[in-house]
Amino acid sequence: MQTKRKKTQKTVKIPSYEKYRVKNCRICESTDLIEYLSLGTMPIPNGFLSLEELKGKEPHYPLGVYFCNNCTLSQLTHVIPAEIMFKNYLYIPSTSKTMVQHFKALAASAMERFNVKPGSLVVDIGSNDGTLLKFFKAHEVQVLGIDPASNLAIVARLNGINTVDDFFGSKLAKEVSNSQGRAKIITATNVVAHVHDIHDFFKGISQLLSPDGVFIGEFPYGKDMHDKNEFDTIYHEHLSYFSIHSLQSLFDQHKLKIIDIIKQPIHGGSVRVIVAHQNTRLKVSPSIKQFLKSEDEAGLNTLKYYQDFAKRVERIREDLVTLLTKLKKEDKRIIGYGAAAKGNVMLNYCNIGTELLDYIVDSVPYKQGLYTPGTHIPIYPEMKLEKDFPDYVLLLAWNFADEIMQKQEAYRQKGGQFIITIPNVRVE
Ligand code: DWN
Repeated sequence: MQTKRKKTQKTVKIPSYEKYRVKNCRICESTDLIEYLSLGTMPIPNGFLSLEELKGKEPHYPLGVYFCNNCTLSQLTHVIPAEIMFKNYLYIPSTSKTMVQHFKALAASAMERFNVKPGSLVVDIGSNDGTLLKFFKAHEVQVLGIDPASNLAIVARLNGINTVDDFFGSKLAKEVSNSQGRAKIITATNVVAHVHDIHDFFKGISQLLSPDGVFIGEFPYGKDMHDKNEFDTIYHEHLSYFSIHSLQSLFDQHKLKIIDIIKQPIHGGSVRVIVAHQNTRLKVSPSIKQFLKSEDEAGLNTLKYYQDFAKRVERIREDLVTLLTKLKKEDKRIIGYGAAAKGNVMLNYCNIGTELLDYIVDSVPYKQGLYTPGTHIPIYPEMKLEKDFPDYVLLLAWNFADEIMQKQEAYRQKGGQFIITIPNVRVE
């Protein structure tokens, strides 16, 4: 007999993105996660739109960060499926001379320091268009790129770099070690912070890395990011903002250990972390103890450190919007420079659209002719700046300030001015 359905109370509609909310720390599984900054909801940062796509729907996702009270990892409050962000990827490091030089130096120093023999296997995870591996290949080693972005894997193969277009993890690690042997060097530049299942990633590293091999990971350093107010590097692609303390607890679980840490100026302050098997014969540098000490002294294991950061971020938003509004009231023309993912976070968080910026210039051909996600500002080639001569340029790609301001010396000589936002708002 049908039992009468009890009248259920009205179901509250949970916003669809709540399914992406993180409940456990990615490294230690703790549920003691405290949100210390919310940047609101916004589209994915590399989600540039064509004119046609402007008419369509544009999914917005929450952007905020947690502090893990157990292992101190700073991490996003919501994780958007990797397929949405990385299967067709528009970021290409080789468009920046700074990045190309950086990769050349990385390959040369790794080959020399770790005495890599010709024919050894070098694997780059997140190999993008193969720029880094091209430098390794010049040293007569076997190279293999791994990157989920099929559009970039095609470019890499055209550059002569053997590339697997898939996400890296323990399954792919096993397949590669069975087919090509274990790797003497595995690199991952600006990748590890993008990985949600970080344990499967390092399970794979441990499987694929040869006994005397090294993993070289580079990513924005959590302490630099917070110390220098670089809040716009918080975006949906960057799931974790590592401290050395949090990394140690991660590697320990995979019988890996850090043998050296080298500060890198790239991307607003990154770290190059060299990792080996725990039973490696390679020397351990005193740098690790220095990093751990400086983190303790700065209070990276306290919530207050992160809450103070949040207050400084809100101040940047206030100062920037006040300045731009004032300049517009004075009929000044302002444009943006560098359609960077971080720039899109800045624009969306500060709610800056075409009412304040006429357009954005950018050197990446893929992005020219498109519109920025969420704020829908048109993107033009850099030469438009020279022709148009706006009064002010809001530098969105502040991590390349030197390269860009040098390139635009003529604009500055003629009285053009740059607005810089990080670590604080100023006109140069
Ligand atoms: O982790 C990531 C970081 C490392 O790079 C990726 N998730 C995505 C990417 O972030 P991004 O988009 O903020 O990257 P960039 O390289 O900081 O963006 C710089 C932008 O500025 C590019 O679109 C190119 C442009 N640019 C330019 O127009 N003229 C750059 C230079 C150097 C220039 O001279």
